[in-house]
Amino acid sequence: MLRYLTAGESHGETLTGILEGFPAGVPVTAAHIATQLKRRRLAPGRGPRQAHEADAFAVTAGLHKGMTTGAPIAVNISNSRPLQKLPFSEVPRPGHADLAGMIKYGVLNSALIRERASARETAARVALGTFALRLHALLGIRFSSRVISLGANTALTGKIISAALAAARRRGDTLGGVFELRVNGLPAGLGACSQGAARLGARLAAALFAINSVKGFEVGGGFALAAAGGRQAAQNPGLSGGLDGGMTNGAPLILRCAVKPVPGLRAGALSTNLKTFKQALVISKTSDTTAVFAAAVIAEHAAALELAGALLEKFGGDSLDEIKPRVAQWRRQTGKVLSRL
Ligand code: EPS
Repeated sequence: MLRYLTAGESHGETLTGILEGFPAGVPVTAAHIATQLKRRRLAPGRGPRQAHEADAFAVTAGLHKGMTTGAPIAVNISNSRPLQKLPFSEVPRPGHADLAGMIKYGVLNSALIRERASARETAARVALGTFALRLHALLGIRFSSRVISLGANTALTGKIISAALAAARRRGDTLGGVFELRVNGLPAGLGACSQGAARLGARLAAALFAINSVKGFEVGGGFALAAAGGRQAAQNPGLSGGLDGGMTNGAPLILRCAVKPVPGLRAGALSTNLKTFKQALVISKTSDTTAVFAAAVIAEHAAALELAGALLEKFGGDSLDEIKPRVAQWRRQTGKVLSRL
């Protein structure tokens, strides 16, 4: 079974990720990981925090001479300026995890909640996801993502994106958006229809909803399918988004997620002090203007980890050399049917 865990706080010493059950013989270099971390860190819409984060990292286990060994993989990512002293605040930031977490854990200090709830943690997920992306790439499975809307803008060009972000920044406001994730080359038959939890759509939804700020999830035709006729829906394979009955059907996998606007506002947002119950203004100086571009990158990695798990369940194998011919044989076998449809 492929599984992973992360630990670490937004302003702690390091973020740590552990990936277990990953096969041996997959070449992964520091450059592969650095490239993916940079895509996440420098995605459009980032705030001032990213100017001083470098995401310096070390793979401390599971990799020998640039090749995975089959042992658990451990990655540590440094925070460039860890806090010496955690600030104390009795005021939860509206729209963040602060209030729910303060109530859940019975603490009056919102910093104890936001330090772990912060999207900084997704750097560890991206580092681990890079291993999964490498496995997929070597099996001919390709991931890509793009942002298809930013705030109310749907016809996105570089100019429109820069102008929308600059205008939001001037207003002290933030923007949400929608990203689309596409996976080409997945073998048919990953996932299962035998139990609800085994359905790949359910697993992918869980993986993508686990990304901070994701509030909506669609597969293929998604919400628009509700208004389509059955004939139109059944006879347009593109609308399935690559999944039927919780299994891949050989078509490209197409997923979309809605990402809410970052709730931390430079212009300030009204909240309540949980000790005095007096109104308080919370100003978030370092907030990102939008998280949607970074979330798209994170989603590639979160989905790659989930799909690597599904792939290993179907094909087994402790090393890439063992898995590769099995996937090739399966592609030949299923291709005989799929190519005639
Ligand atoms: C985040 C708030 C901002 C973001 C942070 C996520 O950081 P700060 O705590 O400095 O205001 O920059 O994202 C990252 C640091 C990162 O690497 O993604 C939040 O509240 O989720």
